[in-house]
Amino acid sequence: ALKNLSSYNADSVPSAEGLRFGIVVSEWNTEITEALYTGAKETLLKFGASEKDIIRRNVPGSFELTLGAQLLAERKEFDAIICIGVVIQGETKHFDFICEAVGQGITNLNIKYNLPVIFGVLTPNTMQQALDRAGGVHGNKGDEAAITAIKMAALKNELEG
Ligand code: RBF
Repeated sequence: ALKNLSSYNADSVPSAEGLRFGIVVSEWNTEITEALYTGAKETLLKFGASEKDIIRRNVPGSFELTLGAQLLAERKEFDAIICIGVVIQGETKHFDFICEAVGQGITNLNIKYNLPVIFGVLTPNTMQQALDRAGGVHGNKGDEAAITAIKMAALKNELEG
């Protein structure tokens, strides 16, 4: 029950040296999104990215992550973009609408720009589940988003030459 779900094999992660990352952070539930952001940024730095190559922008909520990421993608300055948000299951259907929209929106951006746009969005049932995955007992999903960004950026560079 206390398994860290975010553990990874560091040997399988390519170097992030010289890679440029955009990070879009939702301002809903900032306690969680800030912890995810910190995890993501520290992981990028750990694998060799430079502070100057990590650009952060905020958006009001997870629904806005798609446009935030598109605006960054349009700059054509990034090897990958990470979207960070938390949508907590409530009593209304908003949860479904937001999750569906941002999931599809981010998928579309990957294809439209041929660019890794990473889905770093938690969709827990409760606040405690979110805390457990944002630097709590289950690790930090921000770390995982960063690892995915590095791996996909490396794959793109390898295949595109
Ligand atoms: N944004 C989130 O990032 N996480 C949420 O849990 C969340 N819940 C919302 C619940 C309701 C009822 C509404 C109206 C908005 C919610 N939003 C949430 C904000 C949403 O992502 C977006 O910023 C707004 O709907 C404005 O487009």
